[in-house]
Amino acid sequence: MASYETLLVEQRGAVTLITLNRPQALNALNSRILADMIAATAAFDADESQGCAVITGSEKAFAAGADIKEMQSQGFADMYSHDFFAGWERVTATRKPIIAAVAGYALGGGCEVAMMCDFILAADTAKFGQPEVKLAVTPGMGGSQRLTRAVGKAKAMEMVLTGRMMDAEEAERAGLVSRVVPAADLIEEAVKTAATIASMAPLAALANKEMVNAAFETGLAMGIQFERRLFHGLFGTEDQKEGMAAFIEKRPGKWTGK
Ligand code: CO8
Repeated sequence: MASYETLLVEQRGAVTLITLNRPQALNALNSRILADMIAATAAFDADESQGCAVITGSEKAFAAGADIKEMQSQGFADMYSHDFFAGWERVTATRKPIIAAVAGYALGGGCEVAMMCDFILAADTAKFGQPEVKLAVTPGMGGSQRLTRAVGKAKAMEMVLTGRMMDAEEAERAGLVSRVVPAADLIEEAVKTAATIASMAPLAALANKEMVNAAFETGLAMGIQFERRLFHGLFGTEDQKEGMAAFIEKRPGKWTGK
């Protein structure tokens, strides 16, 4: 398996565990982390033995934002001509499911990367925030849009305007995270959840992810039609025949991915 300067990547069965590894900067997201993440998520997506990924950081920080030291001296022309950080869109193009396992700080770009994942599992130590306003800028990797869709206008507006952090309990109440678990259990719980996802028929996993994401891109009628067409399409797969036969015969299904 490839090795990366800023990431630790390991496979646990059918689960790829990607750990952000720039501890000296609380995993601040620089161009190197972006390049490594693009490569690692593409390799995960292409590996047929892998069904779900977990992205995590350290106990202290999932990621404390985009790298302020890298950005500070950049001008508009540099940012705009290089479309600074647009490459993160390539991480969101991963077709297989990805879980963010967040402990400690997920601030600015860190919160945005967590929200790019399909869902967030939070340790009870997690803290989420979009504090860019304190640096005289704004979220730049989708935070104003994804946070607003996740928690609604009132909370999102308060958070981006004041820069205040949300703890794990508030984040769960607000619908930003799917569950909160004790910090000591975070990785085990995330990998276990990812293994459950990876044990499903692969095409069904892709289709379920794609249709929930469609709910954020389309109106209700189009979204429902998109769902129904994908649902119909799965009846053309071997795994649908196997999955339903296995239920009737009271045995586990055996998937071919076809
Ligand atoms: N960038 C660079 N370095 C960082 C960052 C960061 N975002 N966060 C922390 N570090 C570094 C610190 O500078 C420090 O380094 P050094 O030891 O060399 O001084 C080291 O990490 C440890 O940090 P602290 O000493 O500050 O640790 P504390 O425990 O005292 O505080 C905090 C932890 C509260 C997380 C604090 O570090 C902090 O406030 N960090 C900045 C949080 C922030 O403002 N994040 C938003 C960044 S802007 C952003 O993400 C925009 C995203 C969109 C960009 C896309 C453009 C298109």
